[in-house]
Amino acid sequence: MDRRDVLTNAFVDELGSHTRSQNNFIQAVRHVARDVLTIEKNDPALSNAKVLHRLAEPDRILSFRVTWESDTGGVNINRGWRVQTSNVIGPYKGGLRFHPTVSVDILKFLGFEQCFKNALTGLPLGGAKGGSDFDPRGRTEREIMRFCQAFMRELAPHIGPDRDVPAGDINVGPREIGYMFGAWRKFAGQYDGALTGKGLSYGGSQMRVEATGYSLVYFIQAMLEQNGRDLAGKRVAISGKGNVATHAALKAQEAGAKVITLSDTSGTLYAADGMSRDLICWVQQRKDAGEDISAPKEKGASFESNAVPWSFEPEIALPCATQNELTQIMAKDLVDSGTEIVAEGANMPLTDDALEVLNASDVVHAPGKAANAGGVAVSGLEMSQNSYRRSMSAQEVDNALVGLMKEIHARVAEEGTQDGRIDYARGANIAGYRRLAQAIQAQGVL
Ligand code: NDP
Ligand code: 2IT
Repeated sequence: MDRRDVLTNAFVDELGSHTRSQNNFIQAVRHVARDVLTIEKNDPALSNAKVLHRLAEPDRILSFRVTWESDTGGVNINRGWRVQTSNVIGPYKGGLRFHPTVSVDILKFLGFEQCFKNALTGLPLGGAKGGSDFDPRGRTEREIMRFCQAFMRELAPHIGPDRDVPAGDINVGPREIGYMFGAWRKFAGQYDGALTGKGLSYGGSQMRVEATGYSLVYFIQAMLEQNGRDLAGKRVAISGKGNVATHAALKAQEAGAKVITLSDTSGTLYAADGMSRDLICWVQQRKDAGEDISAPKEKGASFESNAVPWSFEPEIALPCATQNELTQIMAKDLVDSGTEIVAEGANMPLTDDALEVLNASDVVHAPGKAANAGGVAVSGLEMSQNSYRRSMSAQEVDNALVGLMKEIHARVAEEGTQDGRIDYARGANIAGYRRLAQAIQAQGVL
C-alpha cells in the first residue's frame, strides 16, 4: 500500500461509523483524498486547519417529509433532503434529483463533488445537492405539479438567491423547476433568482438547458486541441437519453463526430454510421413524452435491448446517465477496442474497479467535476443575470461557456501534468481543493 492509500484509509476511518454505509459518499471522498492528502499533510497550515475534513462533513443536512395528494385523492408521503455541504466560496449551489434511489448517501456524494466542481468554475458558488425519493415514472402532470409544490413548501425556508440556489438534476428539468419556482414565489412572497434552470419567459438564462452537454463537448475539444486534433469523424458512444446525454450528442454531431449510441435503462440505440440531428431530437421528444426509444424509424439505427454503449467500440466514450453505471468489465471492453478518451457527463459514472482498468491503460479519463462543470457555470451566469436584472443573448452565454471550459481545462491541466501526461482527475481534485482551502483558511475556524 502506498502512502496515499495509508493516508486515505486513516482519513476515511476518522469520518466516523455513520459514514460506513454511505458507499457512494465514501467513494467520492476517497478519490479526492488520494490526490490531496499528501499536499495537506505536507503543509502544517492546511493540516492544522483540517481542510478536507471540514469539506467531508456537510455544514448541515435538512431532512423533511413531503406529503401530497394523487389525482385519485390518495395521500402520498415521500422523503426530501437538502445537503448544504459548504458555502465557503459562495451561496450553496447544486441540483435537485427526484429518483427512488435518492438517499442521504447519494446526496452527500453529489454535494461533495459539487463543491470541487463549483470551485473549478472560478465563480462564487458553494456546494449543495438535494432531492427526494419520489418516482415521477407513471405520474400525471398534475401529480408532478402537486409534488413539486409540496416539496418546495418544505424547502423554501432554507433557500434564497444569496443563501442556497437549487437547480435541476435527474428527473428535474424545466417543467419541475417551473412548478418549484412558482411555489417559491408564492411561499417567499418575493420574486428573485432562488432557483436556476428557469424558463426564458421568467428569468431563466439562454443556454442553461443545453449547457451541461455542450460543455462536455467543449471540454473534450480542449483535450484534443492539446495534440492538434479535433472531433471530426470520431466514433462517440454516449449513455443516457436525458438532458446531458442528448445535448452532448447534438453538439458532438454538429462538430462532425459520429454519435453511435444513446441509451436508457432498457437498452441502447445504435447507429453504426452516426446519428442524424433529427434522430437525436426524436430521442429528446420521446423522453419528454415519457415514451421509450425502442422503435427508431430511421434507416441505420437499431435498438439493442440490454446492450450497453461501451460494447460498440467507440473512440470516445461519454457516460451521461448516472453514478457507477460503467463497470470493470465494460471498461475492459473500452480498453480492448482502443478507446482514447472517457469523459464524464454524469457525476461519478465509473466504478472504482473500472477506473483502475482505465488508469492502467492509455485511455485518458476526464472526471465529471471538470468535464460537466458547464451546467452549473451557466447556472452561475443565470444568477448574475437575475441580480442585475438583464439577460444575455444565447451567443454571449455560449461564448462565455466556451471560455469557461477552456479556463477549467487549463487549471486542471496545470495541476495534473506529470511526466508530460495530464492526469485530469488529479488535476481537478487539486485545483478545486486549493481554491477551497484558501477560502477556508482565510475565514477562520467556523
Ligand atoms: P435526466 O433525468 O435528464 O436523464 C437521465 C437519463 O439517464 C434517463 O434517460 C435515464 O433512463 C438514464 N439512465 C439512468 N440510469 C441509467 C442506466 N443505469 N443506464 C442507462 N441509462 C440510465 O438527467 P440528466 O441528464 O440531467 O443527468 C444525467 C447525469 O448527469 C446525472 O449523473 C447528473 O447528476 C449529471 N449532471 C446533470 C447536470 C444537469 O445540468 N442536468 C449537470 C451536471 C451533471 P430512463 O429514462 O430509462 O430512466
Ligand atoms: O451536477 C450538477 O452540476 C448539476 N446538476 C447542476 C447544478 C446547478 O446548480 O446548475
